[in-house]
Amino acid sequence: MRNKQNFDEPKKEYIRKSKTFRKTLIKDVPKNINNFLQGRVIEVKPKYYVVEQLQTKSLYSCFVAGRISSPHKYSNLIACGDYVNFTIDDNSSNEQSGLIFQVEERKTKLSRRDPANPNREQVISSNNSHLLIFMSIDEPIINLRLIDRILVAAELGKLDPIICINKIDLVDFDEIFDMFDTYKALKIPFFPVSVAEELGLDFLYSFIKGKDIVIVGMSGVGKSSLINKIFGYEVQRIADVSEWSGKGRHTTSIVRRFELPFGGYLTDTPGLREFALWDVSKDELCLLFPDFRQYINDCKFAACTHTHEPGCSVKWAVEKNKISFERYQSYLNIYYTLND
Ligand SMILES: Nc1nc2c(ncn2[C@@H]2O[C@H](COP(=O)(O)OP(=O)(O)OP(=O)(O)O)[C@@H](O)[C@H]2O)c(=O)[nH]1
Ligand SMILES: [Mg+2]
Ligand SMILES: [Zn+2]
Repeated sequence: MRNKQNFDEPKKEYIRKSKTFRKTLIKDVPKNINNFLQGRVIEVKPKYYVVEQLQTKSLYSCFVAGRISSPHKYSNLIACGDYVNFTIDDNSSNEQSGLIFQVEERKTKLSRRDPANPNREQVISSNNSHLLIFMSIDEPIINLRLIDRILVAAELGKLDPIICINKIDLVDFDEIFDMFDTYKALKIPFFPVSVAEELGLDFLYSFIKGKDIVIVGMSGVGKSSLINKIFGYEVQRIADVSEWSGKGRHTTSIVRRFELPFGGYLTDTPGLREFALWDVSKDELCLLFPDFRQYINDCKFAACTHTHEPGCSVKWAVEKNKISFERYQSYLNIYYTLND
């Protein structure tokens, strides 16, 4: 059942010891807590966080206090986009250095199962309004299964999805436009572009303008290229195709939020190698496919899993092309990877 942990445990804030930075830090919640500052994490560096103070927009390099108050028990303590309370670190020689002692509840999130620890959630970015699913049509080849998987994550994380297909210069896009009819039917904003050849970018820019967006996709699809194109100079390093192809190496390795010159924000993330969903059960999966919802109550069996049962209304809708075959394949693909 969804959010099982919420039934077993009272919903409260708890103090958790930070393992990561314990050595370098003070041992307890700072004493001058009345003088705290409010900020938002805009960059997750390997050893510290860059926090932008909300009122002044000044930047602070922040560590985590030895004890930190956080409502997030199962995930990384701090993610890019988190709203935090911090104090200026008096012990530091660097004036712009701070200690985070409290993290606010995340209103939205892009998260997955932590690839390094299946019992934990990895929040990649938080408190964004939109999720820009960024794929290339080729090099690397488009992965419809991954789009659907990320769409489920968007539903779970309360993010509005946008789909952008890059590198259309490599194909005759008119020939394959039908491939994306499902997403248009789902009313998901859809943008075919070529960052390199500057095709379709104006439509994309006018849509993302003023929004708070996190971008996600496989390595090498051109996420950082898009950000560089928007800024007009290299703010993020990008790799040559020959550098990444075959080796699966990532060019972007940290999550970083950018304020866009035309208004709004875009958070760049490292390329995905895998994307396992966090906190979804088999029986709720069909509810996270909005195009299935109108059929699921008409199945012959109340506990229909929509995989093999006779009299399944979802399967009937697939046969009649009312639900796309590709979407149904994605459903099965995810269903069999989930725990009961
Ligand atoms: N043909 C073509 N190549 C592109 C286009 N956009 C980006 N590229 C190339 O794709 C390669 C990868 O681009 P990046 O921007 O580094 O990709 P990324 O998604 O940020 O990759 P990671 O940081 O590893 O996740 C670079 O060689 C870009 O020049 C495009 O529209 N068409
Ligand atoms: Mg990148
Ligand atoms: Zn069914």
